[in-house]
Amino acid sequence: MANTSDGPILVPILGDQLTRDLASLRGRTKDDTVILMMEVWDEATYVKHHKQKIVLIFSAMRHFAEELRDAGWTVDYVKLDAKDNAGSFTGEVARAVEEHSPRAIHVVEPGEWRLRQDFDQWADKFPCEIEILADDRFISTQSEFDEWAEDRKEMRMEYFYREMRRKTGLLMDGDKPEGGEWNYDSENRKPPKEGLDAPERPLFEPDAITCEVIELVEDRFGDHFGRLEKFGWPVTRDEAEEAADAFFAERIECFGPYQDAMVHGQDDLFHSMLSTSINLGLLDPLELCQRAEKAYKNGRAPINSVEGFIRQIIGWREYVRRFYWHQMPHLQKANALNAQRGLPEFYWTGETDMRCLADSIRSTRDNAHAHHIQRLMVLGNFALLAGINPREVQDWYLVVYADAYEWVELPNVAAMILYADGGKLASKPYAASGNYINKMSDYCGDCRYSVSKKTGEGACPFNPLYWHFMDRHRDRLEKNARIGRIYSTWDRMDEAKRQDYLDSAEEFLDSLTPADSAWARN
Ligand code: FAD
Ligand code: DLZ
Ligand code: SF4
Repeated sequence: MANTSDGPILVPILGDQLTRDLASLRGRTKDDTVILMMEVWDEATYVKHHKQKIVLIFSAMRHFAEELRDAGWTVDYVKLDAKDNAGSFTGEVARAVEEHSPRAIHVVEPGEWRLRQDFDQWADKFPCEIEILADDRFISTQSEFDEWAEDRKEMRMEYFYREMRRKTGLLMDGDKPEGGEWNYDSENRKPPKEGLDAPERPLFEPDAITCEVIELVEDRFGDHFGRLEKFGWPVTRDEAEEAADAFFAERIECFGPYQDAMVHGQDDLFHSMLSTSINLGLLDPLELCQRAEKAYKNGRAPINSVEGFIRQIIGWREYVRRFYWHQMPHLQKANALNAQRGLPEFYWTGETDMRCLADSIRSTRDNAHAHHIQRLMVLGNFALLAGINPREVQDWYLVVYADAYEWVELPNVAAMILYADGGKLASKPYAASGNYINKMSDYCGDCRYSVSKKTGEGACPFNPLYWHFMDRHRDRLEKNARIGRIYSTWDRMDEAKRQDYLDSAEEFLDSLTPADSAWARN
């Protein structure tokens, strides 16, 4: 539409764009800009997010608006409870266009595909110019990834990661990787030793702003999943910096070796616990990687820890961001393994005798967080083996984690844990029996099930489920060079044993109660 105004530039800033270094603010003058921040029903309810996730986002938004105002910016901030709240980004932008008559809207692209579809309509809806800017808080660009992915049947993160190492110069010795290897993962699989105890991360006492939001969330979203009692996420840049300082001072040294370890009741271990702050925009991912590299150079952390941390960020995080946009919208519907079972109720209640699952769900409920290996090899592995429908698993992960946005959740769920993309991301399904969990955790000792028992009453359910999964996907997986050899073990078992596995798995699957879908969506 034609530009009919000589008003200011309207700059909408979304809940996960909380940095003054945002592309839409760069170069702008304060007296010619109105920043628009919106708490809207559509975003708060398109899935029924964990209560802590809504508190985190609203509180961080309110603190950021205050920071901007203190720095002299004009901020039009719409609270969820405002009487004239239009309920959606597009509705609120329409109201703001009426009120401020901007000559243009400059907005940084949203992280989610569904929102991009809406924003692309703005040019027809509003009487001013619309500029949708690339989100350059990422290290890679979409065109870089698309070019790299072109003609590749399989898009392995490892090779993309090497490109990112070269691009950033992180852990590079000329054109060679520091220490001679690109990846030190083989040193990062230490099982938890007896008494493994990590320093506690800082938890941040809710201030007046956060307390107000907690009240709002209890009042308006009381039926959403999760507890608020332990809320302690950083909601400002200063708090996020303090959380990062604590990680680099106390935990990075052991981050690598114990990256895949799980200990009952220890929810953070040596993980950075920084994903919520990075995704909100409170911390800069490249700066964190540079700090990690410095820790290695100063001799304060070993290469396997530092390389592992950097790979999670400039490797996995960058890769899934780009993979998401490369694969949308079909990734959302992908179901290569034709998994159709409903999500079990215990994902919401935590009521299961499987101790590994119960502990991972407890942490999810109490903290809106579970660490990577719980998400992948406990909760994800179960969903894969049990053949849970990808849409239901996606909704669950999007709801329950405070760091969950579709661009990062969906590739991890659909492609990494469920193999629903048919193997574009992962070279094989991450399927494992109880053995893996037993090796990497202290869960099994006190579990009602016996990890060493393979079938029948009291056997660890992961054991028969593993073979049930392998058997039902034989046609596809037998050809896979990384997993296909397992079928010779299966074939060597006698017929009765194989049947026993299949019957045990069936019996277990039949015993599962499907969840009420109202947990995830209104
Ligand atoms: P650390 O272990 O300290 O890792 C450092 C950082 O690396 C993280 O903060 C994160 O920014 C990044 N990172 C690590 N692994 C990944 C990954 N696989 N993809 C993207 N970034 C990664 N992460 C999210 O931020 N949001 C999600 O919605 C999300 N959903 C996931 C779903 C599944 C099924 C799985 C297997 C993983 C998911 N992850 C997600 C990735 C990872 O589990 C979390 O980033 C991590 O647990 C956050 O805790 P941390 O900050 O202590 O991470
Ligand atoms: C997740 C979320 C929620 C719960 N609420 C809001 C909101 O009210 N206002 C807002 O600007 N952003 C919110 N978000 C985050 C958006 O959904 C986010 O910008 C997209 O998920 C894009 O990644
Ligand atoms: Fe989990 Fe099986 Fe170990 Fe129980 S025995 S904790 S169900 S892996």
